[in-house]
Amino acid sequence: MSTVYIGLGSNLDNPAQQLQGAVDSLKSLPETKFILASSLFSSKPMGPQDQPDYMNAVVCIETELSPLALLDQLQAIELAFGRVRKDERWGARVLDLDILLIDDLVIENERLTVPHYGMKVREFVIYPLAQINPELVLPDGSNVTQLQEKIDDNGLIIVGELR
Ligand code: A4P
Ligand code: MG
Repeated sequence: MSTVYIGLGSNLDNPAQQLQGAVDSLKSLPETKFILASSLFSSKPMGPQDQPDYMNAVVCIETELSPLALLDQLQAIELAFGRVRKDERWGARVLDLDILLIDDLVIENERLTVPHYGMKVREFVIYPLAQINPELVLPDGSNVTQLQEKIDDNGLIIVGELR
């Protein structure tokens, strides 16, 4: 059984509803127990600024799925939510599911990099993560609450709760 943290993001087609729908899908993953979800956060876009604000959240699950089997499941959920992959980096999207952490594993292969390469400097990942587990320590020994104290909230606000 692995403990996994997943980052959720959306800035198109009613983002709050997309994230709730994604949580509902995560709750029905095979061989997986849903543990908890952070609040729903509104955040300013990282990357191109000519796109809507994002909704972001982080969830914790426990799963028997292998890392790549989990990635397959998450990509299937993204596709089911109508995500169209575009070439633009950091552009608008209906649903983005990023594997942030899997236990203390460090994974670097063609399809998967864990911990997620950008997580330590993104307020919309670190703040929700610190909210659900302030004691959490990354594989490199850094503590999530200490990371949170180092990065600006960049206007991040809690706008609701996920069911
Ligand atoms: N991949 C490798 N590692 C992982 C991982 N840990 N989790 C591979 C998930 N996927 C991983 O994914 C591209 C490939 O990464 C996948 O096929 C998988 O095999 P993608 O989702 O198409 O990539 P992307 O998301 O378009 O690119 P990138 O650079 O990962 O973008 P991000 O980091 O996802 O950023 N602003 C705010 N405020 N909030 C946001 O959520 N999100 C983005 C997208 C931009 N700006 C944002 C937000
Ligand atoms: Mg992604």
